[in-house]
Amino acid sequence: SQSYDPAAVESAAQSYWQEQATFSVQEDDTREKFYCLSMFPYPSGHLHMGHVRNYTLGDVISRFKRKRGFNVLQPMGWDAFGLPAENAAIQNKVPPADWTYANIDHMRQQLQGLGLAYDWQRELATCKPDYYRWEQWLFTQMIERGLAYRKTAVVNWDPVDQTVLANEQVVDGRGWRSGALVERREIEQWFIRITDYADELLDGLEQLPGWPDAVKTMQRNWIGRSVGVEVQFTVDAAEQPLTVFTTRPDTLMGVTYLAVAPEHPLVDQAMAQGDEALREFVQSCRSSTVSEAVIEAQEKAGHALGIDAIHPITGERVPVWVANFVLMSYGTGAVMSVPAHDQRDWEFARAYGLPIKPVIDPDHGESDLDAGAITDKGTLIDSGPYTGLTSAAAFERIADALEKDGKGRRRINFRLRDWGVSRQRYWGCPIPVIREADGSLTPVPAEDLPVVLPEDLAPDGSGSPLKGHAPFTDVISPKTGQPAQRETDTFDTFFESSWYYARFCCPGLDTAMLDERANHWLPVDQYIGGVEHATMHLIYSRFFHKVMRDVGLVDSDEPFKRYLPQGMVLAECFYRESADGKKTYFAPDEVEIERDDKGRVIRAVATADGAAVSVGALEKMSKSKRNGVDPQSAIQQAGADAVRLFMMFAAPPDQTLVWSDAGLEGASRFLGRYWRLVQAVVEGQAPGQGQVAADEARRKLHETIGKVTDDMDRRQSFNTAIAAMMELTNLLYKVDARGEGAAVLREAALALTQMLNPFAPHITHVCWQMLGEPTPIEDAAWPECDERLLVADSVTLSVQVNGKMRARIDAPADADEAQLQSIALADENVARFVDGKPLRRFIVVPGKLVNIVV
Ligand code: ANZ
Repeated sequence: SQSYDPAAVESAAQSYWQEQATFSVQEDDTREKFYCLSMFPYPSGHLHMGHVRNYTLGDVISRFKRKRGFNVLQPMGWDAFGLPAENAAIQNKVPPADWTYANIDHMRQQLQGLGLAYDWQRELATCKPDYYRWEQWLFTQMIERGLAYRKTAVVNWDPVDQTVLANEQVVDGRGWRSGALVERREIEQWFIRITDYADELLDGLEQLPGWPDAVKTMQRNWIGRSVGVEVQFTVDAAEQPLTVFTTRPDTLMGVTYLAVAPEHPLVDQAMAQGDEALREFVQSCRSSTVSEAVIEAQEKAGHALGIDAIHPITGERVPVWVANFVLMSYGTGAVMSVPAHDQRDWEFARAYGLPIKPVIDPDHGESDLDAGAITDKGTLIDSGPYTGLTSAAAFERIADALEKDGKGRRRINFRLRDWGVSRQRYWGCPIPVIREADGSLTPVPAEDLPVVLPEDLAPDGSGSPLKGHAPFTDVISPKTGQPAQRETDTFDTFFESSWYYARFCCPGLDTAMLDERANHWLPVDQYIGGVEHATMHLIYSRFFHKVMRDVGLVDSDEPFKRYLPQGMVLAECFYRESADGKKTYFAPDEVEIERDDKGRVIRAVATADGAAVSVGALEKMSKSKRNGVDPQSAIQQAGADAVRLFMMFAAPPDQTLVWSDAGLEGASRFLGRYWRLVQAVVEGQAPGQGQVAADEARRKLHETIGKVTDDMDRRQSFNTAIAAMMELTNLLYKVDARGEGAAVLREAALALTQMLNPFAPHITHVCWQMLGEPTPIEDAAWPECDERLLVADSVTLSVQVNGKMRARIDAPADADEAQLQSIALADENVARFVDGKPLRRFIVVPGKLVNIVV
């Protein structure tokens, strides 16, 4: 018989799939569709283990669904625009396009080497004009619908390289190449009015039971809907009242000062009075960072403006301050401060000696104002006409009163901001707009699209090479017939990834963005990818889908019916610490490791110098920790099937997975065992010793089919499905192959091969042929579980005496309590611990446990 040679088996199966185009699909109204999508990769050059895990998960689900009779679409493509290509271009002096296309070719081969069941005829790369043309078109539709507009926004400016920097190019406040201190600059950019869809994006989450709650919560927080009131305070010194946004109008009677953002217009007015300390404070705020996370973390600081405002209900005067924790970009850029009931206000009031006036008696929680603010809601105290009301009632009464007097109005605010999409970068999709001689902007008409990005330019780090590249920038305006200039900014690359899932449905279409085929396949039935995309990518895609719906391109409301975020891949890391605490990391192949039988490291030394290295924690595989394992070398070592099987066996999909060479070897050994079992069945030889009877083996087989089917379908619990198949394989090695046993073994080998196929598609493809089946395994149906075989006539139960496990007993499946009691007490060990004492309690957990208390 043949021995298992993964390389030979895998290349045979892969050539077959390629030649037969096995996984190419068409719309088919006679079968239910299933669209399974894994997040497409950025073509960085090499697949990493995170990709392998992501794509194996998608492939297992796809292949399983196909066997269950679905018409399965599983496409793959490339998120091909972005900064790394430009950085590589600057370093290696090659155009980003060459680098990108070479990487795509290499990574496509790597994906094919994993045996992923993709419909390669639908492959797309977002840097190709036939793709980005349509997002340019959709953008012009957004301009027409008032969904895209111009606004100034702050960017990071490198004064030496004379270029705008992306946030990730700013390292400790300095340009990554020049080392110059980065400045803030305001420039005009394009914004997308995603906030128009804020309510729908929020409410739509209710219709997504197939999304993890944690992800929906992240989206809810990102969108951040707050119901509150805008309150107007008149200000002596200003014509306009000062408007604040509050979610707690019930605390209005406890306001002791107001605070405005450093960028607020009232601050400019106050500075004109010439207070030098105020000017300095405001300058320092305005020049520092723009990130909200940083603003929230910094120590609260502020300065009095020397301006008073009038309380809208009491008519009392309250001072106005400028404070570094108030954001100009949220609400009205001004807050009413209630230090008794808001922690930030409390800290600020403590720091600057401002009064703290409690107005809420809380229902729960601490009420020690010396320790901090009392933030719980409760009953109003010391609040004039509102005293005695609950917070909820006071909210309404105070809002009504303010609205009646024209001093306020109810309002809903969102944390979600409009989406700034302009990037001052070369390797991206050109924004299809022309600047006329008079400065006005003209969207490029549909018939002139795409605006093609020249692919042969070489960025040198000093800004986009599109700027001043006359063949690109100099155009004749389609509107005026006069010379005009093309916009040189490109889109945020989240633009491309926001609609690729839809374009996969319509390969080859060159007359529209999408056609009816999109409605056949959408929404995606199962989306799989890293949880780091839980907010931005998954919100932008949901937004794009709704815009495409409103433009008439799709008729569904949501793009992704189910979403499975896969866990990270971790590995041990090895390092040496120098005297100053700096760690130098070693790659696993630079270290010699000795382990005990539990896999723990006993000794680790660097191969280079034989001296000891320390074993660090399990960390996400990364370049900086040097603990990445290259998928290619793992495939060479054990085969793609073993790599896939290990990844699916080692952890549930949403949990972290710890890479282990021993685990990979284990998967490989199991595949060898499975291979030999099939060989034995093909050759009509009994594989083992024959202690297991044919009918017992058949029952175990059908139990396993039932369990694996349920694990894969409903529970998406792939590791337990694999464990069940391993158990079955062990049992099959003991089946008596004479007589009925031979038939059972063949039935089992076929079913096992089918069930293992989604995980290890190559070896099972070849084994299926060896078993002589006429239909290719990819088209053969999933095995059916014969329920009649499952009725076990006896069950095994654990017996506890006073909470301690004392025995396992076999009892008839339909035994009643009295019967169970006599069987349990007849057990020698149970009898010993009961020791003749009277039973105080006797509890039965059917099918599992008997609990005796004496
Ligand atoms: C008075 C008050 C009393 C507040 C109290 C809270 C508790 P969310 O839920 O995030 O919408 N706020 C309003 N605009 C702000 C801005 N531009 N920068 C910083 N803080 C701002 O939070 C709304 C609350 O955050 C508002 O309600 C306001 O403080 C503050 F016991 O008003 B509150």
